[in-house]
Amino acid sequence: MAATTGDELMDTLTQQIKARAVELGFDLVGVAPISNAPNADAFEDWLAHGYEGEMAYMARNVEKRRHPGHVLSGARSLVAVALNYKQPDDELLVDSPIHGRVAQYARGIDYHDLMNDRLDSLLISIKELADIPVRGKVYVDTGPVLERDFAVLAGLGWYGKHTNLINRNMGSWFLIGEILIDLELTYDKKATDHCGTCTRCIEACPTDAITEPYVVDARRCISYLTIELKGAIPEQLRTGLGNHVFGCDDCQDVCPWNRRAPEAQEPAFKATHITDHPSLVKLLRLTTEDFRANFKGSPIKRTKRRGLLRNVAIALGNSNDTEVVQPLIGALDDEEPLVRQHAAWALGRLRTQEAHCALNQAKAGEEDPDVLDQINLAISEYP
Ligand code: B12
Ligand code: SF4
Ligand code: SF4
Repeated sequence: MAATTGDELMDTLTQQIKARAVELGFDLVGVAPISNAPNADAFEDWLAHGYEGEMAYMARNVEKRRHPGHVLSGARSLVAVALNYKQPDDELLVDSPIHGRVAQYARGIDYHDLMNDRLDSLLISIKELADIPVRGKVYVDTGPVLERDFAVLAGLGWYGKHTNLINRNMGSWFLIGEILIDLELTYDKKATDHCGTCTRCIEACPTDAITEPYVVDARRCISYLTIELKGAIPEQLRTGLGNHVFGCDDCQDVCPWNRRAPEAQEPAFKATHITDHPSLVKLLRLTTEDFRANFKGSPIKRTKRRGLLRNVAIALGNSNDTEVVQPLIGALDDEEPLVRQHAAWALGRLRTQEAHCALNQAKAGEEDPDVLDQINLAISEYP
């Protein structure tokens, strides 16, 4: 009988790791060798343009993002996994301006804990399967790793022009996580680009955030504006938000590779009553306690109540529906200046007599300078 070679052992171990990842519920798994991140220069150009906005953490640890060897010394391989979060189609949400739109990944439970726990289990399995000591590190989203660069190398998908990774069979509705290990494995082939001459995502972006193919200016992206930005949303971008209240999927919705994308098997991503067609007026009336109770374990808690209600006020201002004037007038008394400020903007857009009176009344009692400025601007919208 022929002796088993080192390569055969590596192949077997790689296959066992992949089988375990699928058992743990991941939809895709691939393995890449550790190297310099192929698009590190593009990443630094992006920073040089200031496209990260207030996400200061993106400009930290640039060396680590350039090479995962700085994250785990002696790292040899990166096991990349993907989890499908595709929810049923929601054309209705687009057509109903008094209902908010929540990005598909954020309608159920936060994926970070879910994927981290599974990757921790996968790392334990890798340590058991290898007959030598293995060091490893698990990351989902928040680590200093250019995740998409390595997921491309691991064959999970290619960079779409909207910068999300696309897989031929699954489209782009998946989240990425990875394990760095100091063990050599058998590597997958790099995914190849299949965007061709298509530019649908670039044309569909409501705020022109895709400045050129493969480059997103986060400061213009609705996902950044509604989730990451803590203060006021720049006025010139507010109408572009439409009824998006948390994240945005517009560039993915129009992508031809998503036409036949399979729905997620993972029940944790299913919408709850408050993320499925949420009534904007109902959201605007959430108290701090309601917010906590409704968004425990949800990605939406990231914005805090004031961030979500800021987004909701803008969406109401974009609704063109005068029925929402009363609730917005109520929000002029909100305890949070950020909410009052955006409610004033919305009332300036809806232009009813009632809204005009309420703005004048609020002006008399308002002390916050930013809110006062916005009230004055809103009043100036009236003839
Ligand atoms: C910062 C960040 C954001 C920012 C900035 C987005 C961005 N495009 O960079 C904001 C808040 C806007 C954001 C939004 C979203 N995000 Co985000 N985000 C990240 C994070 C933390 C870092 C991304 C990053 O490094 N950006 C820096 C820029 C330079 O990288 P990049 O845009 O990918 O650019 C690369 C390519 O363009 C590449 N490139 C390839 N070919 C070419 C060719 C040329 C010519 C050039 C110039 C460049 C180039 O080079 C660049 C450097 O790597 C990652 C997690 C992680 N640690 O990687 C998640 C991540 C990218 N986000 C994710 C998701 C799901 C989203 C949203 C869909 C959420 C939503 N529905 O609202 C949107 C999508 C918006 C979009 N069109 O990108 C997923 C993507 C999964 C996937 N299938 O690709 C990730 C991987 C999180 C995860 N762990 O699953 N995100
Ligand atoms: S919409 Fe077209 S250009 Fe954009 S990611 Fe999809 S295939 Fe690529
Ligand atoms: S997520 Fe929305 S705003 Fe951001 S690039 Fe895509 S379409 Fe534009």
